[in-house]
Amino acid sequence: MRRRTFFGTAFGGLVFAQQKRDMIVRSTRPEDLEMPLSGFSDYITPIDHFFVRTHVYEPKVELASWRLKVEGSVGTPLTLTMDDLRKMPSVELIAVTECAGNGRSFYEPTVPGLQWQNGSVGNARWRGVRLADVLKRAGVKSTGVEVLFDGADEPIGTMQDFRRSITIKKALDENTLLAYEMNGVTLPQKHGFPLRAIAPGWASDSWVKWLTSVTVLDKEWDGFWMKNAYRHPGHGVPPGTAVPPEQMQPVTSLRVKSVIASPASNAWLRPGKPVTIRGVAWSGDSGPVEAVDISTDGGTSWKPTKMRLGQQTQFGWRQWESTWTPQKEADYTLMARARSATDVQPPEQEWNPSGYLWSVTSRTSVEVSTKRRVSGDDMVIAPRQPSAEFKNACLTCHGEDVIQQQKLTRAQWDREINKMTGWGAQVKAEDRDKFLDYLFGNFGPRK
Ligand SMILES: Nc1nc2c(c(=O)[nH]1)N[C@H]1C(S)=C(S)[C@@H](COP(=O)(O)O)O[C@H]1N2
Ligand SMILES: [Mo]
Repeated sequence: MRRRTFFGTAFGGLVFAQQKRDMIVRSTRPEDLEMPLSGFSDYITPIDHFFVRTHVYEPKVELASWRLKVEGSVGTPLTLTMDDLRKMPSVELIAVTECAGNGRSFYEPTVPGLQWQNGSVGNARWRGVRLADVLKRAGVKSTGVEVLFDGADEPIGTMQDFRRSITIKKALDENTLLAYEMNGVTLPQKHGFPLRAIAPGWASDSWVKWLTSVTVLDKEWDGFWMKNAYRHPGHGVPPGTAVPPEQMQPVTSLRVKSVIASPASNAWLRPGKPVTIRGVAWSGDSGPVEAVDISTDGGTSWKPTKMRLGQQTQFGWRQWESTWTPQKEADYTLMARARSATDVQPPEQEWNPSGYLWSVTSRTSVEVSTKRRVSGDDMVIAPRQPSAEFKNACLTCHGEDVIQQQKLTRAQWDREINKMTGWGAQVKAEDRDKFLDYLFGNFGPRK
């Protein structure tokens, strides 16, 4: 017991000190880091390669004063310490957590928000207690319909505190956990130390970090982060349509999905030389990934890939690969399509206003030739400098990177300014148009 505690602390300490490596920085402040494609070659994503998504600044929680409150529609409200939780039966499972906005940058027309490519996703081993056990211990009442999570992070300006609710059915599911360990070590600070929600199969916005309270509600929670954010229409809408939040539903389950990790986009391959096409696939409520097929002729014909052995879990990802020897010199589109018992990656991506749940059949273009043709128009026009007023109004709370990656129309930037002033940004009337010129002029739509 003493040994375990010692190692726990030692590892915990190490993990805190550990730097992330080789991440794509989507925002420095608050911190949002994307895993590069190379991360898909790991089965379990190492913590130093695990993506980070934080709406606000990361809170520092002291374990000595930290408590978990369990309240609302329960017979006996509880205040639990980490020791109380560690004494309860623990469960470990492997599960993918994927940001609802993963793949957002691929939507056309572009949508506001962090411009994730493929890597706001990771596969980890999570250990903790069943949320159902905690709720039963508190005497959860049969009137409960949702469970609301809150974490120790504090909102910036007048934005609303990040809180998310899940259905009581998901809360009582035996796989829904409150986790205090990740990949065998104390849950790292960036990933929610000391405790986070694990909602396997659901997008990671429900995986609330730095948990401080769990509240059983007798009706749907009507806060901002459920009624305005993380909603999608549930069906395709014409690209570019604005859909009122009340006509949308909360993001919950992930769809079955694969990513081609190698070869990289625009890779140069030689005719007659075998190449391994590889990647990963994961799923949500439709059940585990059963197979991944690939096409090297743009979707006309498909063949099954080889799935790695020993990776058949309900919620983890599976790695797959296939050897291909291209013969003709040409540009090829490689495609991968994952399948679960009841879901398959669609050939076309339905558009939604916030760019959630990107899950279309994955595609990579490669060039097969004996001599590389010059490719790409990677010209970037250097942005003009932001004004002092702009820095003062916008860049005191967040970094510039979060702006620069978004490529929005003038109307979209206009709405972004409204959102930010709604959250407390101070923009003088006479500066507003200049801000819009700067944003639209430098960070307008691609092409
Ligand atoms: N308390 C709290 N929990 C949170 C968030 C947050 O901002 N605050 N972000 C959520 C979102 S949107 C995502 S994608 C995941 C990211 O988890 P990770 O940083 O461990 O990868 O945490 C979720 N939990
Ligand atoms: Mo997210």
